[in-house]
Amino acid sequence: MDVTSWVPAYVGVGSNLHDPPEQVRAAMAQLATLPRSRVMRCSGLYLSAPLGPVSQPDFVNAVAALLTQLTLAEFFAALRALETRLGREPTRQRWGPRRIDLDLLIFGSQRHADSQLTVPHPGIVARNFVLYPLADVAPELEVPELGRVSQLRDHVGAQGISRL
Ligand code: PH2
Ligand code: MG
Ligand code: MG
Repeated sequence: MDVTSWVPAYVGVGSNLHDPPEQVRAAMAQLATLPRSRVMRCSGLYLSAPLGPVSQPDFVNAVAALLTQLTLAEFFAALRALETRLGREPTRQRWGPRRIDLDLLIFGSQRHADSQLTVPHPGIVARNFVLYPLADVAPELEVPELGRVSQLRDHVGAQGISRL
């Protein structure tokens, strides 16, 4: 097998409905079923105050680190399909509450932007509920253009977030 074809991919997991810790654990387990992919590390679970204009329950957030042989488009499609399988509501309020959310944060060194997907995820630097769990699984990771995850985490601070 060509070892160079494995790309590191980081997935942000979030939930604030229907027993969020259980939703996040189920999502982490299901990520292991993605084709031509391996889950390498899972972060701890974090309770985090909702970001955004909508009044809603606190979120549980986590990050999984995978290696994959899928292309970016295949991996993204597989995440969308997995959200549906995990019972994601088809119509949701933007920024609103949800059973499960799988966000592709980083896909190797690839940069991509269209109406469906921007990679690296533009919210990484501003969101402690992404950076804390991401630093659990990849503290040394350099986010393209932005810097090292551990430094980004220390910079953003821990307001509103706690380890479950
Ligand atoms: N996701 C949102 C909106 N707000 N807040 C936190 N703390 N965590 C999230 O995952 C989150 C949010 C929409 O995806
Ligand atoms: Mg999402
Ligand atoms: Mg999200």
